[in-house]
Amino acid sequence: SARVPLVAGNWKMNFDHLEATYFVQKLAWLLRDAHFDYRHCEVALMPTFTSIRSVQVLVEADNLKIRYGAQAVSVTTQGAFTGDVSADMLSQLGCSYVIVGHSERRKYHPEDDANIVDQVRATLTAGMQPILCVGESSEEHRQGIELDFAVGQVHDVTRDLNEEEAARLIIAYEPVWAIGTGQVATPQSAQEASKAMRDDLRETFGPHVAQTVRVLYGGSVTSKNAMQMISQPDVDGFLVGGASLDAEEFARISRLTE
Ligand code: G2H
Repeated sequence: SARVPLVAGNWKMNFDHLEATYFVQKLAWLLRDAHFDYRHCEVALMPTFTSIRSVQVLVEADNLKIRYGAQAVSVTTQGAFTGDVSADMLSQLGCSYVIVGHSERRKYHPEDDANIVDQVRATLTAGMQPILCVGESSEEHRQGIELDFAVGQVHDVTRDLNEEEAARLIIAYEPVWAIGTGQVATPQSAQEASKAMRDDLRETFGPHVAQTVRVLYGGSVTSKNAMQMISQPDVDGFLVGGASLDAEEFARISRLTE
């Protein structure tokens, strides 16, 4: 497809800033050694807030092509919001992306659809790209309504965007039952869900948005299952959790996607 795939590592709450710096150096070296072509595949890391500045300094000093972003963002711009980090603060640190609505945030923090809509908007306004996470739980999976569920989640969060905003979205399809469990979705079901979401985007926003938006798969991705997934026409890359904590494994997944 015309879309450049994206392999994004979601580090979750792992690595302090020294470990993050060491990881980025190692990954950059591994990819350079493999003559990795970043024009064929974007590679990104999502550290904790406390490591982003260190990653930025390293990326700028060594002129690295690795991109980075945050795992969540405040819905407000500034002021008396203890513990929050604004979208402008992230974009000033050179962040390209913000993960929005990851199921762990939906579970452990009061992130509902309204809050997720506002995070998407805050991210777009600050010039970054939201990686909007959706996906069914095992209950919807068992009932066989996963397609409607995932499509509905994207639809509800994005329907008020304009075409230009929608074109900058990235979607991560992450079946909740596949997250960190080693139970990966079949390539066929990842393809079906990705296609269903793309079809809905086409209906809402037209062909340009449908052709532009990247739909990533997330949930127990490893270098063993990545190849079959990425050969699906509507799967445009990965949001990688556990396997993104090992630089060699993450480099392998990136190279399979290149
Ligand atoms: C899903 C994924 C990354 P893992 O949360 O977002 O994590 O690959 O560990 O299942």
